[in-house]
Amino acid sequence: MQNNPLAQRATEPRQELAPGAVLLRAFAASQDAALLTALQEVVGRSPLRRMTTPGGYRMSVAMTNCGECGWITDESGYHYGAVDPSTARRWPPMPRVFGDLAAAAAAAAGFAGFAPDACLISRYEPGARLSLHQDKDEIDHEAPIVSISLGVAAVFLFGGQRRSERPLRVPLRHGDVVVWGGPARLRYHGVMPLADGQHPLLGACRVNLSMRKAGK
Ligand code: MD3
Ligand code: FE
Repeated sequence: MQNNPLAQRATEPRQELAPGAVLLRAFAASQDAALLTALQEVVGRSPLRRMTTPGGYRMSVAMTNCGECGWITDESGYHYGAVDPSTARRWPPMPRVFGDLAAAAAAAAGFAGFAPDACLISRYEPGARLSLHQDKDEIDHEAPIVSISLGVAAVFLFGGQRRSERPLRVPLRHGDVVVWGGPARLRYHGVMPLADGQHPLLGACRVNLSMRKAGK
């Protein structure tokens, strides 16, 4: 195993997946308890829910948001809004530990001064998946997106600028952080169906926190 360059690459602390896409292995692992405590507070106020796409499909991934604005999909389309439609109140504030960790990861990847105003929280149960898509509902495509993976590992699909390009498969494990910026920002991406598994802190699920600058 130690002589296998691929096995070694899977655990290297800092890996450039493509220009602008930097994987920081286990960058968030030491903060996992604080992240999960803050997460419980957020989902206590704005619960996870499976949203509907404009095409009428119910997503297999359950989502909620925190911060100034949150990503919403319903029968009429996708957008960022300040109010949670399921509570009719503003999204909960972004916990400091989320924003601080995202800013530190962005800086480590070469994006100084990242100040996210939105965090999309996604919960994957076994079989839940995200088909290939682009994230382009944010106003500012210059800012990166910082994603933190927690719980059961998933296979992330990192595609190209066009849907037809065959995606790279990247395992994302508990505590891994990826900074998606620059030329990687508008690449297609998705998540393979979550396999059955158990994580000591999260049980049979995976949670992804993705911090964005969605508004002005
Ligand atoms: C890659 N979530 O919620 S992290 C999403 O792992 C989403 O749960 C995935 O894609 C997940 O939209 C991936 C976030 C992410 C965001 C933007 C990207 C990955 C990206 C832009 C380009 C490439
Ligand atoms: Fe996405």
